[in-house]
Amino acid sequence: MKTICVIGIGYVGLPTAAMFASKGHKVIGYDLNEKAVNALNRGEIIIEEPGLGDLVKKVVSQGNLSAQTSCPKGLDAYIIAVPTPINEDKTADMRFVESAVNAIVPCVRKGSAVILESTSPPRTVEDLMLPILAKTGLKIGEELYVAHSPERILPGKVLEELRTNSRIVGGINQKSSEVVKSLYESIVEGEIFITTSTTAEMCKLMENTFRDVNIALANELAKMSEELGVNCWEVIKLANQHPRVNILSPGPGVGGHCIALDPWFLVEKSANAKLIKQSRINNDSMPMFVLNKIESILNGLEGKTVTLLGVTYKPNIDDIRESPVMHLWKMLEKEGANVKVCDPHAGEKINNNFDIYSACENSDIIVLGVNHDQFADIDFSLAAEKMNGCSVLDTRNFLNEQEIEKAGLKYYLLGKGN
Ligand code: SAJ
Repeated sequence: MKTICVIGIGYVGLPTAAMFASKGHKVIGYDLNEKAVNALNRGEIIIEEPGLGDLVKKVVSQGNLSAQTSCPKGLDAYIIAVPTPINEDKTADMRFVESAVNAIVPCVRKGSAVILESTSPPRTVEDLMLPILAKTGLKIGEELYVAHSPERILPGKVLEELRTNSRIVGGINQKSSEVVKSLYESIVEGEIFITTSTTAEMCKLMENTFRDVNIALANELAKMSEELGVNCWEVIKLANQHPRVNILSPGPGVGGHCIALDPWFLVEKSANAKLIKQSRINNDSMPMFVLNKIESILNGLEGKTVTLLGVTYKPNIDDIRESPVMHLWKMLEKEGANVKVCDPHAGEKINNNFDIYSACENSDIIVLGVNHDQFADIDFSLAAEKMNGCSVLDTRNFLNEQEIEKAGLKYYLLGKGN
């Protein structure tokens, strides 16, 4: 049994803390957000993630997980899982990591381990953390172990991926890597690979960048297809028959707090990151591309009513951070459109019409932004009765074209040219 402090009990820290607690460790979540701390101490969670609520309830009632607004002293491990947002100029905002490391300084003891889980620009451990941790007076690497072990969990499948994914542990020396590896062995069934802290930072960033660049390619294909009169979804299906090709899916853009931000950390640090930068620009251009498509379908946007179905950054989760459909919403309103939104997952975070059909009232166009399961069996005849216009734009190749046309509506698909 180890004593562990998890700093930041959000989308990454909370499941990590709960997972360690479920293996019998004594875990304290440290967060400045009193609402999150109080909820956790009541055994409740304030985010949506399958299975997490039950697990938290269980480990809190067993006394293995609690939370507080100050950093606990003298524990075996301090895991930093705070956000690393980007500034307006696309550089990393490392203030949360910096203040977390500063908070740890008076709390660690000889033999403690400090682990950075937050996705960070290359050299963060070496250049930002180590100079601060030097203030502990402990011999770094001998009396205080330091490593980067990036989180790689997929929102929506967090608990499963925490357990089954392989893990990278990048220590500042071999001893740090070994200490941290043995800690994670208690929760990870996948293989744990040891490397240096800077290599671990690069690995995490390149994983998300790999996905971003590939989505950018799919989005570029969607644009070219509209221009050249091709259905990109058919191209993808057929091209992917090739044993070494796997084109991803286009959509209204890339959102979330990871893939939409992390590649910028490489662009900030290296002038060679040209393809990476262009991919970010491509993906960020998608909300505007969808806006232009809506405008051309409706012959203008001023005074038109647009129904947006789904605004979270991906299906079946409640997270709206960096969501491209949220950007689209703002842009539509800026152009004078009246926007009605229905998102069964975003809850009260937005001005939400929880009923799909009331969101369709007087609508000129239905735009499917996110393919939540709840949108799989929309009654389009009922929607058509409520609508003013007759268009449906599917940005995810998710809706049933036949059903839509049967209801007398016209189906448009992102990435399908005429
Ligand atoms: N998207 C597309 N087309 C696709 C796939 C995704 O447009 O073919 C869009 C989604 O709609 C969404 C965005 O990309 O807006 C990102 O979604 P995602 O499911 O690809 O990834 P995230 O951001 O939820 O989680 C990623 C994961 N990274 C990788 O798969 C390499 C996860 O493993 C990481 O732990 C997570 O980032 C993170 O925290 O860094």
